[in-house]
Amino acid sequence: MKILDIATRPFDGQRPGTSGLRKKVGVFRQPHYLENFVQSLFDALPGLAGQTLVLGGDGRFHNRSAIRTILRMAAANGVGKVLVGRGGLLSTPAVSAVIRKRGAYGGIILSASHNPGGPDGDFGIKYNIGNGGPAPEKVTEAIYARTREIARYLIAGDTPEVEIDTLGPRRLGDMQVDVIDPVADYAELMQGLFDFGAMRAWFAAGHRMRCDAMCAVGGPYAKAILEGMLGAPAGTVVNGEPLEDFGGHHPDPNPVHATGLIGAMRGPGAPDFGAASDGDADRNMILGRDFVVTPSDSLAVLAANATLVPGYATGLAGIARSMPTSRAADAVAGALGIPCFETPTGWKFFGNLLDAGRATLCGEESYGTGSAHVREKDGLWAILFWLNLQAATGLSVEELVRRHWTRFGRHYYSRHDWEGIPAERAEALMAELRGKLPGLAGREFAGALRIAQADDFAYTDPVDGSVSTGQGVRLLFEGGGRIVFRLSGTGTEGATLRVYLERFEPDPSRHDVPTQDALAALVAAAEAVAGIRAHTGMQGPGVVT
Ligand code: VG1
Ligand code: CO
Repeated sequence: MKILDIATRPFDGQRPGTSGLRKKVGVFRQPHYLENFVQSLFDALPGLAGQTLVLGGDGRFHNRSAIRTILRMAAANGVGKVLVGRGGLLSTPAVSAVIRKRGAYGGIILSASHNPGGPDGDFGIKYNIGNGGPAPEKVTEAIYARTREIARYLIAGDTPEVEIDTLGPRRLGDMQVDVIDPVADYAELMQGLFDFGAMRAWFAAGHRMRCDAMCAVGGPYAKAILEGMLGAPAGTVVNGEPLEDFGGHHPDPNPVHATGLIGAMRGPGAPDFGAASDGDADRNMILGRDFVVTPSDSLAVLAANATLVPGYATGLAGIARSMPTSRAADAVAGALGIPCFETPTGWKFFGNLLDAGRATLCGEESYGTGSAHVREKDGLWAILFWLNLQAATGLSVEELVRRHWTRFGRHYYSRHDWEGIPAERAEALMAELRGKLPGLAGREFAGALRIAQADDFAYTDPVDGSVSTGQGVRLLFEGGGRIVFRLSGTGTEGATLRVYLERFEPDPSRHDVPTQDALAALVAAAEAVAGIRAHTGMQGPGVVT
């Protein structure tokens, strides 16, 4: 094998964000751009030579070409073996499962998750460590530091292209490439957690489900498990073929982008259960007939009912949620007498808690739910969990949620996204808000609301003591209301301001207020405190979840 030593120069902006490096496809297709990042990654990994890596992606445009490049670079950098998903496909949770099951050194996932794909869309690359989870900040910062000084990369020069569409081992120079079934390890893991017999019986009894894979990588997994192993009727999984451009859609399972599913779940003829997953299948959306479950409630309901599911029958060690996620999970943890951890946004902050056995379930308000079975959020896992709960209790999705509210109270919750703000305007808004923080406690905005506490969230990891600051501005109101402001770390164009709104309502007779009405006073307070319209020049949020 001939190893080429290619001279290169650093690119600006190769710092991984909330979940890997995400850029427009055109940025990734610049000569040396992907290579620089991959070499920086390899340089930042101690003792990589001879090790095994897992490699796959969500099948979006540029997936195959990036896999080709990464394989040649891995061979040139002395990697021992790469496990590649057939056709270059692996969902994010499946990569996590494969790393853990096979004891791999780490894994590379090619995805920009819920961002649109295609030649004009987004591409992304993220690295997961040996526990199967996203690289922690110290690793991503080491990679970024290398991208600032990189001067050369190594790539195999004279090797024929490796074929990745049939299962089995082959060689690329001195390196072994094993093409693996993308679904098998993952499906086996799910079988060990859930009551497949009860779920099969649920379908056999005539219950119907619609699972929208949004033309992304979740399709093959959902088809194999729901239609294959659980006997759901053919057609239960819609948009089940992964497409390079996700059919032109935004593979983001929320009420704004999954309108087809929302529509199909309305009315008396609708299926009993609706669900969707995102580009890389780590997110999930849960619906009943005429009923949408907010992700924060989903985490709380799963936690409260976990012992009904075989994999969690012995109970939970703890729950972890990202800071902007509603405190519905805290109420459950309180009732169960277990800890509830509050972490910064992004799954990488859950890894230590899961590894240390301090948390069993984790979740984020951004349609992310997961557990200690892997170290990523897991869309189909959450969908199967809800299916198992319906099968075990005979209750519908709506009944499960309403009973939960009656027992624990309802945490009304919504996120307002202001997208495409010029970066400097968004930063000015946040800087002004941070400047106001010391004077906000005790003040009232929009009528009756008085701010009890105002701060910028900082997190000290209870396992390794690492500190992350500046993770979002929090306004905590008397009576339990809360507003959180933060800027997105996953976008590729301008800045996105996320405003998270939450209000607690203990009284069951007031659990039927439309969410935006229930939160109207907080929405007004957010505007009054932050001056979002004046700063952005926009009239309203583009996405409301
Ligand atoms: C968003 C979500 C965050 C999630 C991240 C990755 O990040 O808010 O909760 O972990 O996406 O999800 P941000 O920085 O844009 O708010 V995924 O499905 O893109 O891997
Ligand atoms: Co995702």
